[in-house]
Amino acid sequence: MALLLEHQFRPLPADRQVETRPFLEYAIMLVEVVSFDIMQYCLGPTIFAPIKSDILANITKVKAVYDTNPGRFRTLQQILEVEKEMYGTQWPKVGATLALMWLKSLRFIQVFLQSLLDGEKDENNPNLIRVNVTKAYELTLKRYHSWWLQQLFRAALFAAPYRSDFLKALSKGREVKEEECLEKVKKFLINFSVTVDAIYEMYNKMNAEIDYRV
Ligand code: EIS
Repeated sequence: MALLLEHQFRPLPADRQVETRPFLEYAIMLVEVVSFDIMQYCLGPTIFAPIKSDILANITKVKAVYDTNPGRFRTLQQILEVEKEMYGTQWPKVGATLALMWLKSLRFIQVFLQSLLDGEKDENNPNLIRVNVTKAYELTLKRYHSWWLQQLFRAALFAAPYRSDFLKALSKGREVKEEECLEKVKKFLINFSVTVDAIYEMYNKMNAEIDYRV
């Protein structure tokens, strides 16, 4: 189970501010390294490639803003505050604020892994993870998706790996005991959830969350 634990979000400081640079480095690593393993061991590239390029585009957009002035944009909240001031009525549907809002795949991963940990399963098909993937989708992305994207999701669901194969993928192809793997997932989720929660709490507080469908 090297994969998830080799890489962790940092713990948050007391003020719960998320620092931009380590956040971006971690997100890029997650997409490049972790997603590569997932793709190699379970989800095929046809499904994964468009997701990956969308996620990378979001990260690149936030990074481009950060790189213009790393001191001014030290935390994600500073980015939102500066853009709010800068874009006026266009904000929040603009710039890095929008790109970060769309990084909902982080929330998706969080809900999905938590659901696996909580032991939620289809009792008739305990080796399927459709229940967990569907829960993650409904709580994170569905409200932003038009009818046709929702249909795409339904189709993609059939390509979801078996639970045992997914856990094996998380362990870089090694056979490990399910409990051992889930214990690692649990540890991984501690910092991950704290960071992801902090980001979307900030969106709520700043009224930066927008509801529209693509
Ligand atoms: C946004 O994309 C852009 O990201 C944003 C801006 O341009 C905005 C328009 O104002 O649009 O259209 C994109 C949307 N992104 C909107 C769709 C991309 C393809 C996604 C295909 C969706 C099928 C659902 C797949 C469900 C997965 C099934 C998995 C089975 C196991 C490590 C694994 C993680 C997997 C997580 C899956 C997350 C999907 C993320 C999709 C995000 C999305 O809906 S901006 O760009 O602001 O930067 O300019």
